[in-house]
Amino acid sequence: MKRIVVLALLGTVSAIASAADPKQAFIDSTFSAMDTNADGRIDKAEYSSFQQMRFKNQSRAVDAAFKELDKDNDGKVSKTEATAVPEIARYFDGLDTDKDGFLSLEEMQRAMVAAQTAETPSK
Ligand SMILES: [Ca+2]
Ligand SMILES: [Ca+2]
Repeated sequence: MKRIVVLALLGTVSAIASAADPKQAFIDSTFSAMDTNADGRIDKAEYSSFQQMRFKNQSRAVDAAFKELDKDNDGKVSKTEATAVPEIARYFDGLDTDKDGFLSLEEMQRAMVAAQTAETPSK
């Protein structure tokens, strides 16, 4: 169960590398999730609250993944702790942005936001 949360997080992180290719089913379900008054249009308020909710949910998923990895509860994830999830271990150096050899919750949260905003379309 918790492993699924971690893998979901990693899906987000690795989305940086393998951007787009969105599938129609995902598009449809995302659209109806955003279109809260079901009028077939998404206004700015609906879009905004959807994205806020998305960030909040993912932030919570990162929290849960972090607590799961931080076995000794010292508030940071060491490389040894990260080996519990090979996928995290693989991304460890990239996630450790201040290069102190540990992942802080902030570093993991930042990676989540970076993964999300990396897909922001530019004109
Ligand atoms: Ca720790
Ligand atoms: Ca660090």
